Amino acid sequence: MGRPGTGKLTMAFVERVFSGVQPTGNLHLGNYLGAIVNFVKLQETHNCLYCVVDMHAITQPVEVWGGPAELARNTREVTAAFIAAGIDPKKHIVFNQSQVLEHAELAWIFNCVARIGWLNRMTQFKDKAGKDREAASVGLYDYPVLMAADILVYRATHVPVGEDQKQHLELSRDIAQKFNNDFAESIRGHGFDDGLFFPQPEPLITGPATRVMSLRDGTKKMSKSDASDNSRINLTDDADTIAQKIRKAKTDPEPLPSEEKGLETRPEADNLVGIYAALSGRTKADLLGEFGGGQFSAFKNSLVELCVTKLSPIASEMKRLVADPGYVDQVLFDGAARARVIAAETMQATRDIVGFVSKR
Ligand code: AQP
Repeated sequence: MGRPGTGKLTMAFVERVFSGVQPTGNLHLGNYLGAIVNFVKLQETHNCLYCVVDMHAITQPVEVWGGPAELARNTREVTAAFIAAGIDPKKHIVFNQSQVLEHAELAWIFNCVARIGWLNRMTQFKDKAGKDREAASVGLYDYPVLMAADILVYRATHVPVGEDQKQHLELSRDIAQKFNNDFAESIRGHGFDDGLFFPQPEPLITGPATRVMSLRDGTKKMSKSDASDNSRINLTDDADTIAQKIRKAKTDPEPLPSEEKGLETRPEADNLVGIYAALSGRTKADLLGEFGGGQFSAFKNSLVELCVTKLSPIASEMKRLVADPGYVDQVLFDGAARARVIAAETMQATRDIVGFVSKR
């Protein structure tokens, strides 16, 4: 079958996982349980690309991401967290976004496919921009379009994310579909007989805890940008800090209920039981069978022990890796070189499909 310009791209989609984490500092238990644990598991069944999305990080004001030195430090720290958590950068691809220029190139084409009305509905922009939307960067507004390009430049089929990213994933699907519709004839003309060039990426919102909440307010998600460090457990926290944060975590005066429905109106208690369940692999019902009716302090002591046991080895491995920036930079460099091979094929075919003239 003649397929000018599509190189080795196959018409059938290869099952491929892509996901990213921003190097904005304070990598926390929510990022770990909502995303990274799942990244590790998917390595057994899929080809995976895990990206430190540094171009996304700079969409926030510079005071938020900390400036050039901090960005580089945080990029290495997220990479270290990936490796320390069990991602194998030899078998899979670990890299930082800015080293693969095709992300930005495809994002431009997608800017011309996505509609302003679609972006106006994105709740994360509204949350992050706050009241003064006029002062937000154009990049923050455009964030979900770049995210669609991150995924689709690898024609990735599965995207493990926390629940907060669900709306962005839906936008990626809309962009893929509109591109396929807008360029249907050209796509067929380039040998994709079914008219499908980009897949509809599927969100995998299936981590052990898809929405970990703040330790200070059970109605707000645990977040890197929360001003209170006590609201989150950072992956780099030492045992004493973890113990202090869990002991200080907001609870209510009631003892833990014996049944799960007793957690429904108690967001802080529900969150702590959820964290325990996710880290231990036990169900909430099982935990309430053990701790229900008892004092919160006993439950919290056991949770401290569990958190320290699970997180300390990751923290110490991260520390070791961060102290060796040469190794971490080499991982990112090698990963980017391998990512670029896939991205370049997609981009060449995309340019041909759109009608951009290029000489090969
Ligand atoms: N609280 C959370 N519970 C479960 N999953 C979460 N994720 C983030 N927070 C939670 C998931 O972690 C992955 C990486 O997130 P990110 O760094 O790319 O961006 P984010 O979602 O904006 O993370 P934060 O921590 O909430 O940062 P800020 O404070 O900047 O908004 C994603 O898969 C995300 O779903």
